[in-house]
Amino acid sequence: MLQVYGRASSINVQKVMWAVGELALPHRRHDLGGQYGGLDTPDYKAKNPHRRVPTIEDGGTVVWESNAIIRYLAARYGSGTLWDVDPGARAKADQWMDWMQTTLAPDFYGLFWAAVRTPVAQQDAAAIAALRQRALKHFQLLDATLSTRPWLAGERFTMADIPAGATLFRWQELGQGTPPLPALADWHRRLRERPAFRQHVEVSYEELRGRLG
Ligand SMILES: N[C@@H](CCC(=O)N[C@@H](CS)C(=O)NCC(=O)O)C(=O)O
Repeated sequence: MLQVYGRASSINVQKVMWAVGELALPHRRHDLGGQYGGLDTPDYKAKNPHRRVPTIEDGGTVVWESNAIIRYLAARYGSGTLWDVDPGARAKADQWMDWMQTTLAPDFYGLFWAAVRTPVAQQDAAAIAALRQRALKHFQLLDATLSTRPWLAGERFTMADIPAGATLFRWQELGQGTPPLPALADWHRRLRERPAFRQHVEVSYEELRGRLG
C-alpha cells in the first residue's frame, strides 16, 4: 500500500494528499515533520536526504518533492485523468506546476511565514503588505488565465490545478483586503466541489500559528 510521510498541515503534503484522494488510492499517511519531528532518523534520511515532507513510498519506489510525487502518481495511476498522455497537453500542466513552485510559492509562502507563522509581536506590517502585493500579482495572473478557460491546463481538471489550487484555502485569509478576482473565485468554488480538495486542503493551520520552528 502507498505510504505518505508528512503532517496534514503542510501545504506540500496537502498537494500530494489531494492527488491521492483524486485517484482514490489506498494509502497510509504518517505524521512527520513540524511538531511531530521524525525527519532526522537514519531511516527517513535514507528515504529523503533533503529531510523534508512529503515523501512517498510505493512498493519499491520512493519519491520526494511534492510536484514530482504528483507527477509520479498521476503518470502511474491517473493516465487520461490527472495525467495527459499527449506530451504537448501535458507540458501545459507542467508549466503551471513549475510556475507554482518557482514563482507563486516563494512569495506566497513568504507571506504565510510573515503573517501566520511569525508571532504577532514580531510581525512587520510593511513587510506583510509588500509580500501580499507580490502574491496578489501571481493570483491576478491566475485570474486572467482562468477567465479564458475553466481549468489551468484547458478544458478539464488535471494535475495542473493541484499545486496552485492548494494555496487558495490560505489565500482566503492572507489575501483579505485585496481586489476581487472573479475567475479565481469561480475556480475556487469549483475546486471546493471536489471532495479530495475539501478533505485534504481545507485543513486548519492553527497548529502553525506563531511557530517559527
Ligand atoms: N520543495 C519541497 C518543499 C518541502 C518542504 O519544505 N516541506 C516543509 C513543509 S511544507 C518541511 O518539510 N518543513 C519541515 C517540517 O515540517 O518539519 C516540496 O515541494 O516537497
